[in-house]
Amino acid sequence: STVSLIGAPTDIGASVRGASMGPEAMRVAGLQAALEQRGLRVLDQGNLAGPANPDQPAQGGYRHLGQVIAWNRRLHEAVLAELRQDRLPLLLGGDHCLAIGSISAVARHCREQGRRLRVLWLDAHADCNTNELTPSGNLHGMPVACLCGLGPAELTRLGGGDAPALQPQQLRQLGIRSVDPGEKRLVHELGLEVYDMRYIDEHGMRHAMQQALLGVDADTHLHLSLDLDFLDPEIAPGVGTPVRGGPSYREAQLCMEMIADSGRLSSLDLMELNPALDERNRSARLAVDLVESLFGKSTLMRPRSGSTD
Ligand code: DIR
Ligand code: MN
Ligand code: MN
Ligand code: MN
Repeated sequence: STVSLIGAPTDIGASVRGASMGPEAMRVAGLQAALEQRGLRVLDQGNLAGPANPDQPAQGGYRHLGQVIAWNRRLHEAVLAELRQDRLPLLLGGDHCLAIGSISAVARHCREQGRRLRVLWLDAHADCNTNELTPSGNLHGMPVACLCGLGPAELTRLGGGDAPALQPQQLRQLGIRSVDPGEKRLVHELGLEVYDMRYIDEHGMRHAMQQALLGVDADTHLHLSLDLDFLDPEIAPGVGTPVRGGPSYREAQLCMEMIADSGRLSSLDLMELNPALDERNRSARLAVDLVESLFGKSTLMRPRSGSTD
């Protein structure tokens, strides 16, 4: 199959600048060659263009809303175009507000094709703020709420139609360890299924991932939205909003390998890499390692099924 790289070089939804350099850093870390090594065809579609970051304060609880809308509209169209040509879109972020454009396109494609959708959201943060709950006004803290229909219409209705892009039941969040007070209430109100770090500590990554993948079948489109701050900052320092106590290298690898074993990964966001804060591009190289596992790299051959019981 064919993977299409789509670069979205912006930090428009973040407070800390620098995620705009993420796409190029992942290319420099050898993403394309790693995917080709896995036997995939890779089309690098280059970078999208969009408005610059004016670094303005929030208005009505949102920072840079107009620019965030512009970027997400373009991204929605770009991701949808790849899906319609039966390619696997791989978004190179960019900050996580771009997941609104990416996942709304995936949801639209699934609706059109009558396919089931499961979204795995790997992040230190729940990204479930609204303009009334947010402590920062940053839209990278709001994509989950927007995708579930809570937010400005220009973002909640990106794919046209009246329905939100996602039902909360289609989402599974993993690795969460930083949730704002108002956001916490909304996570519970929406009934989001969250495997936070406490859950992973108590039950292990393997069990958490088994739960998160429950019900994913041959007819399911599996989307992974990977915020690199999911990872422990000791192994991935190149992010704008690190939170200590994240998954280790081995836990993250297991997580990727279990997604690969599902055989259903059909679209991917690699978000929040901030090369300005990285050390000699090591977080980008780690992201490439994880992508190799996501696409089936394993130490030994493994039995095809029953391997996760
Ligand atoms: C915080 C940080 N919850 C906010 N969110 C981040 O500003 O809404 N998300 N960093 O990735
Ligand atoms: Mn398709
Ligand atoms: Mn995050
Ligand atoms: Mn995030």
